[in-house]
Formats: sequence, C-alpha cells, structure tokens
Amino acid sequence: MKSTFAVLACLVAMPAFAEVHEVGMFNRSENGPMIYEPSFLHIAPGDSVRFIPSQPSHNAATIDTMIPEGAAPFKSKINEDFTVAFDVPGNYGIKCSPHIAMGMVMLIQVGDAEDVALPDNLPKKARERFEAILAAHHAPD
Ligand SMILES: [Cu+2]
Repeated sequence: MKSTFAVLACLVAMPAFAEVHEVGMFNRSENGPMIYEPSFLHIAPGDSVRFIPSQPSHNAATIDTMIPEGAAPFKSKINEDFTVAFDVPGNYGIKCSPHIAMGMVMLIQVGDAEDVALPDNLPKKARERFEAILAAHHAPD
C-alpha cells in the first residue's frame, strides 16, 4: 500500500497542467555571446524549467539576492541537463556561475509581474543584460 500513497502524493504535488519550459545555454546565439535562450520566461507557479547544455561550459544558478522570499536557491553542475520547479511566485535572477561577469544571466517571472530590484553588486554586463531583458519583456500589470 505504501506505493499507492507515494503515487497519490506525486499527483497532488504535480498538477497535470504544470509545464516544463526549455532554456538553452549557449556560447553565442544570434542575440549575443554567453547567453540563455530565451533569456526571459514568464511561467506559472508549479511549472519547471529545463536548462539544456546546448553548448559546453555553462550552468544555471540562482542569484541569491534576486529570488523571492521563501524560494530555495539552486545551482546546477557545469554541462548538466538540469530541471527545476518554481513553486514560489516572484522574480528569479539566474546566472551562469563562470560567465556572470560576461553578462550570462536570465530572468524568470513566476506568476504575476512584480517590480524587479537589481542588486548593486551586479557585474556591469550582467546589469546591462537584465536592463535589456526588462525593457523588452517585463512590465508590471
Ligand atoms: Cu556560461
């Protein structure tokens, strides 16, 4: 009977409408060097994001000053095909650990739009990419 309970618990924890969104990690795309594609996602709470090592030497980690209160930080391994669920609504800044100084960051908005506060200590190129992402995609409702 134990296995029955385990299956039921999974069904409750992962509603059928939860989606998995894919993000590629690239040395270069048509949008620039050291880049996530896409670099902005608007997803629903409970959805997951799969970070795909489309080209080598990248990872995905939370910028720990850019996640909602109560959300768990994460950090994938370099070259890892990594899937993580986003349950807590809010804005998540994501960085490639070796390439944040080269501007390799992305923004994941979970649920309704909220203002994004960019931390003071962001590297210049990371700040510039976030500003470009915000200008292109992110407007509070
Ligand atoms: Cu990288």
